[in-house]
Amino acid sequence: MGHSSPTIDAIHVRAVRVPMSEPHRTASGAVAESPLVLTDVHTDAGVSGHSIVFTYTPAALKPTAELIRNLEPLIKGDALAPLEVAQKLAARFRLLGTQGLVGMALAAIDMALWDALARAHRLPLVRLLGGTEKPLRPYGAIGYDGVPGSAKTAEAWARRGFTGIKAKIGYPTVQEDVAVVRAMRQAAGDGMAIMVDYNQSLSPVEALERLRALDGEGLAWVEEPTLAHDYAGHARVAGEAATPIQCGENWWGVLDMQHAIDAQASDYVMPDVMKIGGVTGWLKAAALASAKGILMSNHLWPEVSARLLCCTPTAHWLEYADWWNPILAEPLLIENGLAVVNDTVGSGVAWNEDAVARFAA
Ligand code: SMN
Ligand code: MG
Repeated sequence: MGHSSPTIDAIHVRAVRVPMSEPHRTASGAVAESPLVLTDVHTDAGVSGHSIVFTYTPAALKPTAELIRNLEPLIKGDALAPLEVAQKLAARFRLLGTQGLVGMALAAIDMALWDALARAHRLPLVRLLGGTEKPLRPYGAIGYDGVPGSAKTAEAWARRGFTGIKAKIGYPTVQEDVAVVRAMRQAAGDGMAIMVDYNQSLSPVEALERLRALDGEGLAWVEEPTLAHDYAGHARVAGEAATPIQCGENWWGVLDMQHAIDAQASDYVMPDVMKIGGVTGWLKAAALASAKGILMSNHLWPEVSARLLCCTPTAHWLEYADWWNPILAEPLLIENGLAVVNDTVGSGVAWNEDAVARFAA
């Protein structure tokens, strides 16, 4: 391809509601289905890029899809240059702000543009970014399912060869939290890394009390014990707890991450590729984590995040979820308990069009 870059021609947006085999319960509410907005950015070179944004609730699905559609006139005719487009759109939305649905819409465009750019160069995203594909350690998700349910799912992940699991906790008493952790340890064996996730459900004082009881359980991390943007609250917990604190899925853009690091709010980081600002936001976050020597994991989006973790100097764990596999042409491959990143061109996102039609919102 010569120096003349392809240009952005059109944005095609579809909303789907992918059913889940069972709701994923957390201490802060359940996710009973996956409302997703699927974006295709078409270029004048006949190359298209694809992305997924997750709206958590069907209430946000149509507004997010409409917002992404409304971005087309702002970027139609622009060069296929994700960094430039990200700068332009951030400046355009300075007054409104790029948190919330706006941030999600900008990330949808950014992820699709990077996918298109990789495809235009006939490269896997990992190679476009200068990395190489490498296997990653995935951890499996366990919902707020009580002792029997959590133990059963823990055993299922162990049978699949996983070496990490993460359970949603924040039960009415800390005794129940500890009972779930011990039941999972019993079911999955001593070699299994066990993380827990409070999904912001505790006050800092409650979190300190609960961490005192959990600190002896050998947990790999305790995630979002208190409100995601209460950096001082998280810092107080992280400063006193023996167990590493994990945070990041709710940081809107890399400035939130900078503020959290400045406050020493967590020991590890796990940006969400949508909320952190797409691939462009992830690259900034990876540079920040690397400069500070902080281990960095992902939140959901296993296909794109696996490629990005291959280009992340302080890559830690891969959060694995198969919730969106039905609408994907090539879900991330898990083999012998490892996430195998192949050299498919692009970011790993392409549609199973029959399923997209079946689950159209
Ligand atoms: C989570 C919560 C809600 C939906 C998806 C995932 C969770 C996680 O916080 O870390 O996976
Ligand atoms: Mg979480």
